[in-house]
Amino acid sequence: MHCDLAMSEFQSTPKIPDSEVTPPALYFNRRKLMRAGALAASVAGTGWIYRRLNTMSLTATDAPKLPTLVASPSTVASATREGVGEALTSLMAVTHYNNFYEFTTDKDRVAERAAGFSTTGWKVEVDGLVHKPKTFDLDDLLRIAPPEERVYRMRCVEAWSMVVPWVGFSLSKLLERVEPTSSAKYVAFQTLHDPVRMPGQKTNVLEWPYVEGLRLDEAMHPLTLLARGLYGMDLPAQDGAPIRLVVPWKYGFKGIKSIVRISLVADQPATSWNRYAAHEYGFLANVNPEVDHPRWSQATEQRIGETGRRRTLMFNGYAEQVAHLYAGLDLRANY
Ligand SMILES: Nc1nc2c(c(=O)[nH]1)N[C@H]1C(S)=C(S)[C@@H](COP(=O)(O)O)O[C@H]1N2
Ligand SMILES: [Mo]
Repeated sequence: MHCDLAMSEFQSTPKIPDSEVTPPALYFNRRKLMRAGALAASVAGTGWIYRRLNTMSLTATDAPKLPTLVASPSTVASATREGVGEALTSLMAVTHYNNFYEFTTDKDRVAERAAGFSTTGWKVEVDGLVHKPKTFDLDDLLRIAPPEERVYRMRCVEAWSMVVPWVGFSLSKLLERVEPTSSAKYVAFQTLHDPVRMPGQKTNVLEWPYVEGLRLDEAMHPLTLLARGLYGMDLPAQDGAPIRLVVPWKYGFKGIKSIVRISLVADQPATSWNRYAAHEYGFLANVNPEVDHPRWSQATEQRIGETGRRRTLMFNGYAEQVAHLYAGLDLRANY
């Protein structure tokens, strides 16, 4: 799918200087502009492309509709389209502005690189410190719990954000099935490792497979979602098909995509971004506007589809539900 940019829209607006960290929205816009042969982006142009993305109707990523969604429990009542109180990010932006380094580090090219990714025969192994280890195929996973729509803010550590209507069920439902033993304290997750199907894994931009982890109490929190869809459809490949994690009060990188293994463990597991740069990406990685990334501020964010910046909320706006998990921890030290 292409956004035909009418270049005249950009031409009379002022140039803006490069800053050390290119705002993601601007980066995205600039890529489109470069492809269209233009020389400079503009503040006005940045807003324009997102307004346009937000109103564009989608056909190319239309996927089979999921079965009727069920109501979420009252513990996550704020996660409905009405409850979230903010506009949804367009399907176009959610599916064409992605981080998924297994395909490419180019956010606006993940969709095209991931097109045709097959999830046939997918299995998720759930093992480790559990009484009933089990390998689930996709049908098994779909039978664990009926799908709910959960509308969550997603805040990337790079200071951009979206509001996404995910489809899935609480990870706790899966974990209850396998019955963690009393020595299980953490949950470790792993993405598929298959450089043929995920050509980005032929590079060493990260150590593969991508791995993530949660404390067991975080994993059991009702907000923690195993997502199999968005916008009422199966997950598009670029968003982590066929199954990914969504932890809305943490930075987006905790939301590991295309999961093949979930292990209950006693010790804090290694995580990809922490391995890459431990001083920049912590294990907890809770959204915290008061703790800056060493290279940029986390106080504000660019909501994709909007002009201007929003203030970032403590725990991404989920403090009421999750702050108790971190009582007694120095949140500054446990970034
Ligand atoms: N396996 C894997 N999972 C991943 C990533 C990745 O590169 N590989 N990127 C993470 C980051 S940094 C973000 S912000 C979100 C982006 O999810 P989205 O593309 O669906 O918006 O996925 C996360 N999960
Ligand atoms: Mo991210």
